[in-house]
Amino acid sequence: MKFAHLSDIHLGAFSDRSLRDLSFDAFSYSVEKCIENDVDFVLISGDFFHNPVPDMSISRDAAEKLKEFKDRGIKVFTIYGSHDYSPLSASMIDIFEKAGLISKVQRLDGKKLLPLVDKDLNISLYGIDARKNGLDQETWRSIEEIEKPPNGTIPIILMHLAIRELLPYDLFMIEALNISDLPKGMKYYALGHIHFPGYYELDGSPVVQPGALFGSDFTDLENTAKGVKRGFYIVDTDNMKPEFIEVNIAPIILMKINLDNKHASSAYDEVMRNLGKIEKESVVLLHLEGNLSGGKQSDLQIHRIKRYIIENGARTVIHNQSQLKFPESQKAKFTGTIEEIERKILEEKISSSKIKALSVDSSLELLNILSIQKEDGERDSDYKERLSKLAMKILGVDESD
Ligand SMILES: [Mn+2]
Repeated sequence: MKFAHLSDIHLGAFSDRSLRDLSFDAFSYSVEKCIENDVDFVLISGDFFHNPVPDMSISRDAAEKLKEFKDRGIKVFTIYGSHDYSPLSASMIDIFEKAGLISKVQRLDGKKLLPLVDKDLNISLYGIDARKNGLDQETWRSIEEIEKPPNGTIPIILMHLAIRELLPYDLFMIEALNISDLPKGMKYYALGHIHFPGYYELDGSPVVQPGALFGSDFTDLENTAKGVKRGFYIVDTDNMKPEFIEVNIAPIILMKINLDNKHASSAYDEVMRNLGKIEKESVVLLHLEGNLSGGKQSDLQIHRIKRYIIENGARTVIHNQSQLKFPESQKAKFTGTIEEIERKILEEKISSSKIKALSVDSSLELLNILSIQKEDGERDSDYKERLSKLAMKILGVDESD
């Protein structure tokens, strides 16, 4: 018997259309490979979607692919990742489960973890759902007992959390479990969460972290460009040896250009001088860094640079200038991703405020409510009420009072 182990597929990540399509192509290709290799079942260790409620078109395309498995009797098992879990609403994963396209594995009876036993496949699947970021290990830490698998079944566990021994060097400071914290006795440990591939053994059983299938942000793609392999595993249950199936959908090229002591207006010329060969249909990552001597954002002419790269054959260009510093007067107070900046601003505001009723996390959750869209046909008043109910829930206010 054979199974596939995928993780961190992040369908729907990227606002760039080409990247979003490529990320779906990576999944589509993987489905094809699984079918070609005649796998009996598929494990997805969380973050199948990038958001709990993804775009309708992404959901539709994903459903179509999962149906290909279903039509061939290939069962798909999953757990929530930190991205496809929502504390406030149902997730698309729940809808897919109701439609019979996917099975969620986690079975909890209080503090006891139970297996999902599949008699046809002769497997006992244990699963630990992730929560939102930062609480990934909470469920795991609360478990006091693990029920034994029925005799003769193969015990496999799916977890969406970081294991210290499998962390890449630059993530060494994040919170992680140790390999010795994992439950003993499993025949396979299907990990997800960290976007780097990793492999370890616990009492002779493989502990496998496939990493991201395609990636979900600039850093992931930059790592791919630097040589991190993307793909998934196929495992033969006879010997439990995982075989890596590489998924290489498009060339990803990193162009890192240093603009130290340059004026922003010379960026265009500097990029032109340093531009490497633009491979056809490649994804170009334009990474600008350094301390500029002068100029402002618009002087960089990013659009002109991007247009040039596209006209010369690239499929798309995304740029990152988080390490590019403008002279003091124009320096942004905070840098980082939008989420990081929001957090830093809230931390500063809350620490200087006299009212300490709200934590940074609750404030962020409140802020996130504002990005919830009105549904088709929803009345303004219903929409307003829905948002205010969510807000009340976060604030811990009981509306019947
Ligand atoms: Mn992930």
